[in-house]
Amino acid sequence: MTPKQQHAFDKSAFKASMTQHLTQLGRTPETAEMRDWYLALGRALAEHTTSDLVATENDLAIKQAKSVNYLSLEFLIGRLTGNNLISMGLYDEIAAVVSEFGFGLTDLLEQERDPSLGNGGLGRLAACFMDSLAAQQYPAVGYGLHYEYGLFRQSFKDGAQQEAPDAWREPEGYPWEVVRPDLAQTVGFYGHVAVIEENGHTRREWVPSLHIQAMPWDLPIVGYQSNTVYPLRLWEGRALTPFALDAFNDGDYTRAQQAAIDAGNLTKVLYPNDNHDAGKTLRLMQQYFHSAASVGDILRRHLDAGHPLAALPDYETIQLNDTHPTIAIPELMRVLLDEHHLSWDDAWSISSQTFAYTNHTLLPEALETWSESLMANLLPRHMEIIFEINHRFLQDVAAKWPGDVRKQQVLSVIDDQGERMVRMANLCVIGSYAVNGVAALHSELVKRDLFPEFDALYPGRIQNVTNGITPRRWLKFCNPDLSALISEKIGDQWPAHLEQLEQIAQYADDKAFQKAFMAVKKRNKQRLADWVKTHLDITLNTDAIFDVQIKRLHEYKRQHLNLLHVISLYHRLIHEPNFDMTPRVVFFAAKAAPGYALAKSIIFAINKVAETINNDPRVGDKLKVVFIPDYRVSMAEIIIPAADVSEQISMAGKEASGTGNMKMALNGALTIGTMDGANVEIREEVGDDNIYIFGLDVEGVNALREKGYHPDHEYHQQPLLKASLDSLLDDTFTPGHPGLLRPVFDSVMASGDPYLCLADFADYVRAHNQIDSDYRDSTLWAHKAILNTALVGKFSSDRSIRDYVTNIWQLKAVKR
Ligand code: NBG
Repeated sequence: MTPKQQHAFDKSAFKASMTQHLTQLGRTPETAEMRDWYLALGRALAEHTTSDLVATENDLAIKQAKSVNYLSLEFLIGRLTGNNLISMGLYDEIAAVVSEFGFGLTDLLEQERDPSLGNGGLGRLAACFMDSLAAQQYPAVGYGLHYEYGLFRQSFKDGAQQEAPDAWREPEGYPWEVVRPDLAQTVGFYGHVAVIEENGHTRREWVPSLHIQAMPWDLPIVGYQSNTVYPLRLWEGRALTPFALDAFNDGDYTRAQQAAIDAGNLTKVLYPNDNHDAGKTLRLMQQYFHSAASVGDILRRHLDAGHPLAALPDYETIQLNDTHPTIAIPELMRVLLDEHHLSWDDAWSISSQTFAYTNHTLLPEALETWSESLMANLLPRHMEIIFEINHRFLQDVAAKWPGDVRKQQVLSVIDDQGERMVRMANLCVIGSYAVNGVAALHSELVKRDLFPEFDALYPGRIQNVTNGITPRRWLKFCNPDLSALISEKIGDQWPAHLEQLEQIAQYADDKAFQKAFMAVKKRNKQRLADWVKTHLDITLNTDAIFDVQIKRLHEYKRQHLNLLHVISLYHRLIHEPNFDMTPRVVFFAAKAAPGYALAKSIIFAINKVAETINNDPRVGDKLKVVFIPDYRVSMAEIIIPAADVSEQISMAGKEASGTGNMKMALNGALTIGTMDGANVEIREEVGDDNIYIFGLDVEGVNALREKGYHPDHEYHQQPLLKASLDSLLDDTFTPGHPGLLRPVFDSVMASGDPYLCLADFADYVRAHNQIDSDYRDSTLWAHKAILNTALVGKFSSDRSIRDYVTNIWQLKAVKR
């Protein structure tokens, strides 16, 4: 037992508890299958975390302290069991218990399905932030939705993406969650606004015509090596009266269950869009349901602790993760005005000191707007409040810029060019005390390009907090061999103090350390190669460069630029007799939103190119292309430790931050990337010699646009590029069926190449050629890889959280 372990661990009691849980599953140790053992283990462990969660919740010191409430429609938490074991300090003890029952712990952990309650970076960031809040004991509650189905499961049929529902909970339920009926909330929809005369005053009050119950499920966020456990509270939609007996008695079986069906639909499924606003009514209902239940719960906690309403901003801050929970602002106003009868000024003073907003994107198609008529119908009282907020705000604008109608138009919450739309981002900036971007470059662009007028109106409100990743999951847990090697050199405190990794920089040229470091990389590559062999039946050479691009499929992320490079290598292998290259395996993993046609075409094209290259005997093991299906957190945990090269190749100005870039650098991969998002800061940390930067930067992109960009010029001037593109039109990759890959060709030719793939192609190839030759010098490569691990301590989400705490939230840690 290590001294840091928080729970006195009683092995025989724990074994008894596991057996007890097997009994509750209707099994005995003799009849139980692997999955039953995993469930029993999870449930036995959850007994401890639930009791710590309740104890943390009832801790008087926490009730008297200020908390952050992290409101997010997505928490991409990934599997909890392994990670919680690390945080609880019980990993080795449980491995021993499990082996006494005849199992390997890692096999058992493989039984857990990923809770995929998010799309990509935004949801994963929320999960890392919860981990870092708990690790550093800053009081926090995460509020999300309890989707019945998470992000769809992806498979390929003849190279095309297929989607299947993701039933992440076992029929027996997810072992870590606990339902909290005593904390249920009721949420209204539709209806009208009543005008009530009272003692000579009139007031307005919403009379909803539909009510749905919000049932909270708590997942434990376990503090690393502490007994602090914060809730991730996920709301599930339920009918208040699930069954209409009168209708049933009349023989109307559908109507008898209609309420339950409608309520269940609300949290049935996560919308599978990343960086894209689909504008569906049910999505707005999800957003309001989430916001109303969360605001209700925050006020309940605040008032139960005995604090006055007016002191809300002293005890609670509400962080809006992108604009998805914006409706929480008019909701808090409504409760303060209509239920607590505060004056507008008092209510606004409380509300505007409570909310803060994180912007995660500049992409216009991702900036949420809602039709005014839809909102007025669904949330009539909120629409009135939004009008009033906007009316008062526009008076401030008029005072600042008298007579400037254009300023009024761009700043207004209502966009009245065409169908009247509510701009959620504007409402957020107006209603928040702080706004932040997620990387230095992004935050500058938020100020300069997205919200210049707001920045002038509210100087200092828009800030930067560079994203981060939790070192517990993304190094200690996913890369145990590298973790052990690091701990041998610098001790084992680094998972809570990632800046300490800098101390391994001194070993970057130490031959023995280089050898050990690269041996770990090799083992991790073998682990991935084994997975690929088992699941995809492709044999890989682990001496090859493992070149990795893993992220959502999006045109701006430019997987198709990577594909063009792959095709160009293939072309040269076949057509240039003297061409030699360092063996390379190019990995892709990505889901495309089901409605995103071009993204699906790109996936199809990558699969077809992979099929052709992998089966062409002329290529041998010089080049392999692997598209790993169903990318998810648990898959990332296998791929990231095995990466040599990390592809971060978005068009400059489009990727707000990126966080996969941080994970791979931390695990000793070298980045090939544009001057975009957090790549800029990674370069600052690791130094120019230890990263491969290519392509246009933001100024270059703007200058090219101004000058006029003609992708066909690039096409005609660069023979290798032309040959690579042309092979998308004939049947090189789709034998007998020319033209199937044309959508990808058209996207960069006929459609004008909006993300400048062709403009950046030549420099991208140059950077890859440099990688090809650097990798051959194994000493040089080891040196660079070690320095990447050593120098990216800044990107711990612990640091991000401390930035929020100091510059925005003003919280104090409560040590338990
Ligand atoms: C994403 C950005 C990423 C960023 C994450 C987390 C959205 C709207 N934005 O670059 O595209 O790393 O947010 O901040 O999903």
